[in-house]
Amino acid sequence: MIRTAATTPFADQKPGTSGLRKKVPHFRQPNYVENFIQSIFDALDGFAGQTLVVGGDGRYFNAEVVQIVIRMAAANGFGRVLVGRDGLLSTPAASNVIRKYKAFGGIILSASHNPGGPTEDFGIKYNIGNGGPAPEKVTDAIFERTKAIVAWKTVDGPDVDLSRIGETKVGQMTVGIIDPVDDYAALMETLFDFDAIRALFASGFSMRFDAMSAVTGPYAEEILERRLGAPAGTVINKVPLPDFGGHHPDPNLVHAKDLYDLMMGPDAPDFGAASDGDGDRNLVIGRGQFVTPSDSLAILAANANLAPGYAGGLKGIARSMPTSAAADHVAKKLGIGCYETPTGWKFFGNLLDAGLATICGEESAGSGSDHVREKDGLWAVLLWLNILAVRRESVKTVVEKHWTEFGRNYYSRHDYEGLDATVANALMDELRNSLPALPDAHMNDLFVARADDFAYSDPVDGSLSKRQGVRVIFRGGSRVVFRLSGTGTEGATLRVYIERYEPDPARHGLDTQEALRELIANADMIAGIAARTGRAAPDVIT
Ligand code: G16
Repeated sequence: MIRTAATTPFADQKPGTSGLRKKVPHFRQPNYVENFIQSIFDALDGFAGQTLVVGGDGRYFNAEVVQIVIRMAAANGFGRVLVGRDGLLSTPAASNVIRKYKAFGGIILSASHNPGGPTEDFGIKYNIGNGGPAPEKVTDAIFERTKAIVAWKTVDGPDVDLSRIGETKVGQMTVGIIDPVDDYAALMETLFDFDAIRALFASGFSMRFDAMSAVTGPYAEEILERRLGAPAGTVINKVPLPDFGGHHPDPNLVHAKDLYDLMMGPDAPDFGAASDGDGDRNLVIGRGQFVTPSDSLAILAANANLAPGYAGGLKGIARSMPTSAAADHVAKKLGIGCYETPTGWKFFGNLLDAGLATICGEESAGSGSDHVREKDGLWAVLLWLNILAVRRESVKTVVEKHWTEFGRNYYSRHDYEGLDATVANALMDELRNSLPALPDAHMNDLFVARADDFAYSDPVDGSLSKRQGVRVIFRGGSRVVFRLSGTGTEGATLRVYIERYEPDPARHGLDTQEALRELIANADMIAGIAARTGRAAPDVIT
């Protein structure tokens, strides 16, 4: 029996960089989840009788929202819902399931790398039939609907047992509970040389994978330990927990510090990696060698042909604007297209669908390819392993040889978290106002060549996205970029991205912060960060 419940709109349901992210108590307000889910359905056309994929990263509130989505999907006329067992699906696995089973779309429950728990973060994101995050025209339509919604629909009935693989019915709709790992692991076997990686592990190659008590644990255990023969214990923190064990499941140098310390210490294994809450980000560290996400993208692209799935070469490489230009040097050498998009994986979807790009990546610890339409943490780790299995060189050697061949893009991101939103917005407004006066300005021995607010015109559908980050580019190509994060749930986070290109191998051994010192000072001078925010230093440096 379909039940219609009256409701009134919430004013704050605008999806951000990656869906709607709020604190759990905020989501728990009566009608809040239902309004947003109904608004998604109302903004879509033509799904009657079709399949919807549902899953999340297992964080607190995941299971309850899965049940809400199932009931509402039944009431709204979907023919089938596919759910990962226990409501789990990593974000890249969900993307794969949507594609493989030709679903109409999917709802992914995650707040990514943000902490989980009764007072922590939760998120809801809609992905379209290509498996990728909904593009802006869809998220805009969803937002418009949230402002006008008057009712939502559901069916009443008992919860579905999410722990049992198999099919059941909710109203007229079929609910299929599937193994969350199987389809994904099978896809990875088609892309990478599992025999070569098995031989690498058999030769004594050692690795630590930190799943950060998040969703990647079961995937990493199955693929690395069971299928590739890495010793038991290679994957740590492998049980997904609703609160991620009280940690931030963010694979960066702050929140994955234990892994970093291990990799820099005397007992380091050959290779270290970590993934985030929903499994789409990755951190890669060799023994004594941290690899920045921007460098990782470039190195993966330059060596992708060593993996069977990419042996035919790449069609193009895409990166988000704040990501370093390291990958551009690779694209140039390979003679393939190179695309610069705004921050947000959703901007890669058209390029991948149109066959313009094969590999994409972002400075925010994300890389992926056209195998799905999300970034994919374990994919990046497996491509690294495939490369190491073929080259039989250390990560450090691979990185250093890459810099020698292509030059080194010194790169760092400085985050100022939990700022007062008014202060942060005023800083960005002032920065935008100052842009016309910046060209030719002289600061710390550097001259500004140009300064703008990045706008992107999608080469496939022509859509224009404005105000995507302020860039100040100095003569010689060094640059600083400023933007506000679109994924936080409290106050505002200012991100400052700093980059300097160094072609001379004799100067590749500098400490990154030291190599960027003048640029860091210039960034503060340009934006008045310390004066406006009262912060003497960033909260997180990656
Ligand atoms: C999301 C997006 C990424 C983006 C990142 C950071 O990642 O999918 O494309 O780079 O947020 O965004 P921001 O700088 O606006 O915080 P995730 O892993 O949080 O879904």
